Amino acid sequence: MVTRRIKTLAHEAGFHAVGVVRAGLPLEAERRFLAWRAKGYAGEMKFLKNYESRRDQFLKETEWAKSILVLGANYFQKSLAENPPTPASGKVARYAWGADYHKAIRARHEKLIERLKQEINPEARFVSSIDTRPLFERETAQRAGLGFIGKQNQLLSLEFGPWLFLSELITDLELEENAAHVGSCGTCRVCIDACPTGAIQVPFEMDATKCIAYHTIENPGEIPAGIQSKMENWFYGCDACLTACPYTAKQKETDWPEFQRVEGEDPEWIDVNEIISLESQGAFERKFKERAIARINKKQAVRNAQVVVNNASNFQSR
Ligand code: B12
Repeated sequence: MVTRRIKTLAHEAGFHAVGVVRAGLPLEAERRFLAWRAKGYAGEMKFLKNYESRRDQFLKETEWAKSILVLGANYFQKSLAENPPTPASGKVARYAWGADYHKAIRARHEKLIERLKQEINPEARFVSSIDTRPLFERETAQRAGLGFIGKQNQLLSLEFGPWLFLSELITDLELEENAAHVGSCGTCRVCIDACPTGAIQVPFEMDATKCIAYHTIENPGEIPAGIQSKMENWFYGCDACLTACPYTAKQKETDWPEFQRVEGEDPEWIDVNEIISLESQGAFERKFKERAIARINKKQAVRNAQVVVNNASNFQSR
């Protein structure tokens, strides 16, 4: 009864997919992660390199935890212009079109926690988790029944495709666990073939050091020339393996105003010449302060913009 009511409250808070999993370290997922990282696939991502110390700290801080409420938020919006409006237009991945999802989801978590305390138990403990905690979110969501892990590494929901942001509320409430989702991609390999850089060579395993999202968002230094030439016009992130997925076909538009585009603006495209001529780090921060793009700095943004410019001139000279 309590679990059902909590799920209803989560849906009322706007979450599109909700499930429950028992708290605790998923040993099999950790084993897979460590094997993946040992191959060098994590590149320069410090938060993955120091996973063990973050994990120990996190487990200590949440040793009272009994259950994890896993929440999915649909962020899909249709493209207004699939082709670049000008040759100097750089493409932004869908996840970064609206407000920074960390902030948007945290605000919804806070309201939900308030209601849960009021209605379920004022003494209950909740810790909000979005993206940055040492928690294998896709694997956790799969165990909580939200969907299955696709060959492109995304959690695929039968209803929302690959376009769910994942987040969690870790709680000391003893909740009823969902059954894990057992779907699969079958023989489909569209996402593998759609990746411009061939980052997914083995299904379910991607080499982040070849992923355009890694290079445009996480790589602090130079992008290897062999990757640059395959980056097409991606300025920030990449959706190639998501858009190609057949589960995208029936996608519903998000109903979260936080993720919807501002009337008259098209956040999918960035004028890269404007980025290159930005005067300072401060000017960059002012331009992107409410968007996920603020994760990178001006130097990385100029580097990405330059790749778009170079690739546009290559396309023209063909
Ligand atoms: C680091 C990171 C990245 C890195 C590395 C990506 C990667 N494939 O791991 C980079 C920068 C490249 C990246 C890119 C993107 N990311 Co990212 N990323 C993360 C982050 C912070 C950590 C992921 C991690 O630990 N990776 C290491 C891998 C090995 O661990 P894992 O993903 O948990 O994998 C486990 C499962 O996949 C499972 N597993 C593996 N193989 C198999 C096989 C089978 C059969 C089964 C059942 C299970 C299974 O075991 C693994 C054990 O660790 C998570 C948030 C989080 N805390 O989880 C977001 C997250 C995964 N990213 C997300 C998004 C949206 C993206 C992008 C789409 C953004 C974009 N458009 O540019 C791309 C997609 C790239 C892709 N195809 O994966 C979302 C995914 C949502 C969803 N529906 O799946 C997350 C969950 C953030 C969020 N809170 O919503 N990301």
